[in-house]
Order: sequence, then C-alpha cells, then structure tokens
Amino acid sequence: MSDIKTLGEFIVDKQHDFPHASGELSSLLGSIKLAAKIVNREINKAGLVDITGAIGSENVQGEQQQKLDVYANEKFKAALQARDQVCGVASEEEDEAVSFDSEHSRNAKYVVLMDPLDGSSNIDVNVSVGTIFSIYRRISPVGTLATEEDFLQPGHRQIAAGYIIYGSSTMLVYTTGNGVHGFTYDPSLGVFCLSHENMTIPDDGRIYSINEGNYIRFPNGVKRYIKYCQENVPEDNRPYTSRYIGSLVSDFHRNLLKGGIYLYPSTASHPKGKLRLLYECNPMAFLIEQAGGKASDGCQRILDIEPSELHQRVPFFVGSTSMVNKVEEFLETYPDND
Ligand code: AHM
Ligand code: MG
Repeated sequence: MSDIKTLGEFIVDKQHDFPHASGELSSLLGSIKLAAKIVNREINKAGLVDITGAIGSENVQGEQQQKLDVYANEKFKAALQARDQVCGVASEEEDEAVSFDSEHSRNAKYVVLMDPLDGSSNIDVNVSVGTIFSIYRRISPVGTLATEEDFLQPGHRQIAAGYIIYGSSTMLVYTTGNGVHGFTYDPSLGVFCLSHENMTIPDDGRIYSINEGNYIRFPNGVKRYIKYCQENVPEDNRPYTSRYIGSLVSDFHRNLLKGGIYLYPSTASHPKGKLRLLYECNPMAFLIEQAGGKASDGCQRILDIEPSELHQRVPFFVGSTSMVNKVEEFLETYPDND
C-alpha cells in the first residue's frame, strides 16, 4: 500500500518542477482529474443509459455532436470554472473561446484548451476514447477578461498538456515539461495511481497508424512512405504493422508505449488535414517531445506553428523520431507536382 502514489501526491511532490510553482497549476490539474472521473463514470455505463448517439446538433466545424461530447464538455468546463486558476477555455465543442466572467476568474492566470471527448464516434461501439487538454499562461493582463490572443499561442508556450484515455483501463497522462507521467485509475479507490513514471517512446518502431481508406488522395510522399512501410526488408524490421483505431488518444498511447507513428495528412475531404492544431496536435506534440519523440506537419515542428484561428487544422505526423524523420524525407523527395 505504501508503494502506491496517487496523482494528487505526485503533483504535490513535483510542484517545484512547475515553471510557476505556486500550487495553482496543481489545483488546476486537480479539477481536470475530477472531471475525468465524472466523465469516466458516464462512459462506463454508456450502453445502459440514454447517453450514446448523436444529439441532433452540429459543432462549428459541421460535425455531428454526440451526447457524450456535450456532456464531457459541460463537465470539464464546470470543473475548470469552479476553481480560481482558469480565466477561460476553448474547446472543440464551442464555437468561440469562453471567457469566465467572475472576479476570481478575471484574476486567474491560465487558459485551458481541450477536446473534451476525442474519437467520440467510437463510443457507440465500445472503443476507447479520450480527453485532450493543453494549458497556457494568459497573455492579457490579470484582472481582465481572457482574450483571443490568450488562446492563439504557439504550442511551445504550453506549460502543461495531457490526455485521459478511457480504455480497457482509464489512464491520465500528462507533462509539465519535466517528462511524461502516466496514472491508472483504480475505480475501487476512486484515485489515479502512478503506473508509468517517465514514459519514453522508442526512437524507432514498427507500427504505422493511418486511415488508409483515404490513400488515393494522400500527398505523394505519404503514399510512398506507406509503400516503404509495407516493403519486405527483414533486416530493417519491415514490413511494419498497421494499427489504426480511429481514436487519436488510443493510437497515440499505443505508439508511445511501443514505438510507432501516427499520420493524418491532408486528404480530399480535409485538404488541411483533419486534426485541430490547438487542442489536438499541440498537446500531443508537447507530450511526444517530452517522451523523446517528434511531431511535425510534414515540414515544420508542430510546436512552432503560429496559430491564426481557434479551430485551425494541420496535417499531423507524430511518434518515434526516426519514423517522423523518414516521412519528412519522403515528403521532401516526392513533392506533389512531380
Ligand atoms: P473528432 O475530434 O471529431 O473525434 O475527430 C478526431 C478523430 C481522431 O481521434 C481520430 O484519429 C481521427 O479523428 C479519425 O478520423 P478518420 O475517421 O477520418 O480516420
Ligand atoms: Mg477531436
């Protein structure tokens, strides 16, 4: 029992690692932890109560909102608003960023960007989904309402990021820039327990994750890379294994543990890629770099991209460093107009 370390204890222990050690970030992470437990409870009984399926509305990006998307969004927003550290949130499920308007919210120092339930189309078929979050220090003066510039910061300014995976077990994985740490939820105790300290991704891997149904409209370099993955070169561990769940958090988590690459390039239906820079790609990029891997849009480091809009999309290549380097090499060698 004495060997068990809870997320709460770990955060307090590591408080000196936080760039702005004051306990505020610990408290903020505490509210994410609480919302995660509530959402986890609901997901676990998804087949039993009337919580699966579409709600009949679309988000600003024209996607069908699922009941659980909306539920998770409300729970995370409420948990973040309830404490005094967050002045505003931006979410995949909100058209605009939300500035919290109360005296203590105006005095708060942080903004949170999140995808409250990523991969939610998988809920109805009992496949793992996740929550992704990203935390920045605000730019606007304390004492005022959060403004757009607080949310449109490049990823290298993140001070914390993480995800919760609601899988065969539920895990919370986060970084504050001092390594990546994973906690498994023990439902009997109601606590997240440290299970994966200092997670690192192998420099090379043999798993590639991509929706190959879109192959015909992929950029040339990606097509060539897929063929490269499939070639029979045993001394190079090829052919690689293809694994695609269609739930970013799950695909990312597996590749982080085993080594591999996740790719979502531009496609016919998503010419700029499908995944959102601010609350999907940036937090995953921060995590992967902290774990020793790499994240790129094909030619540029994800964390260096200057965002121009809240729901901006980018092509996304993330995982083992050698594999991401290889894709970049293919994209450069085989441009689309050759
Ligand atoms: P969502 O935020 O609407 O759930 O979309 C993001 C999800 C990712 O989790 C997943 O990797 C990807 O979309 C799957 O897309 P596709 O079905 O086009 O392969
Ligand atoms: Mg999403």
